[in-house]
Amino acid sequence: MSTEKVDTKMHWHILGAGSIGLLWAAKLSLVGYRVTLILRNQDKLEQLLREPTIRRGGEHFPVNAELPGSASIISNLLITTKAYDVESAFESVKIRFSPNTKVLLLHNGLGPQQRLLELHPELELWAGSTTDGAYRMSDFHVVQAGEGEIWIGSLSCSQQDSLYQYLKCLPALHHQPLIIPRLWQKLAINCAINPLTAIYNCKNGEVLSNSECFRQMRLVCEEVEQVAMAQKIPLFETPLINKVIEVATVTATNYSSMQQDVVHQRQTEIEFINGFLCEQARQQGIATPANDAMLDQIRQVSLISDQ
Ligand code: KPL
Repeated sequence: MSTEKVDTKMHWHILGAGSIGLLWAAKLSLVGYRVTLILRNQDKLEQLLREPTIRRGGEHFPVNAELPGSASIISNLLITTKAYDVESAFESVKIRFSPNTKVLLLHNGLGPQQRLLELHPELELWAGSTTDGAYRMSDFHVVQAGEGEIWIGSLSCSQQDSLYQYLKCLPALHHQPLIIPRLWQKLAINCAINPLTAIYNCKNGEVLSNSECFRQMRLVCEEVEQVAMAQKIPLFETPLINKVIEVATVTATNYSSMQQDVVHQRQTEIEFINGFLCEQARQQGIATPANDAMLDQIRQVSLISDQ
């Protein structure tokens, strides 16, 4: 752990008690920060208040919990909900912000970051990307599957590093002044792995051994590179497909978040992954048939599970 001095009075509110939210609750608590989970479900709140701790593996960490409508001021807010919930989560607590409130968004996909920036230009808004691997064992119990890295950067002003100064005591956390290209890199990988693992109902590594699946993955990658290039977003030094193969190999035995969402009949983040990519392509006049097909197929699966 870093020997940086931390401001122990610092208080973080976290919206989104999924695997990444719980992991961050543990990380922040471990360095001495106060952590409050904002829960939107009264039953879950009562459950947590009976024993106000969360678990990471075998370790317990103290947390507070409250509902969005609680009266206290929020100074630092971390949003780790699914992409489709970010805006409503934000809206549910924004009345509690002070002029100095800092908000950090940490979720898959693109779209909500730019939208919140447009709607709230006055806000100190940050975004991040992480390669941490974690899954939720049960409510308030997370297991860290892989120790990853975290990049954060200000969306409002790339020179700003105030939030980074507060967070640099966390292990493997980097300041990335140009955060948008970093978010695109994650988006590009998610465009290629997530829908295919959901469609073929397989682990990340298995997308490499099925030749038809791999063929589609290659096409998805080529289209993503075209769209990124048209927007002058640098992706990787090597072709995207190489990076995707690397990630699918390193995470070979994991199920992607989208495969899990489909299996458990939950809403997926497809609109913020391939959906975002296809919309950007449409605005640039670029055809993306392979990504359109991913979008259509995941939408179909979601429709079937809604019936
Ligand atoms: O980020 C991921 C996800 O599951 O959402 C990948 C990179 C596919 C790893 O599982």
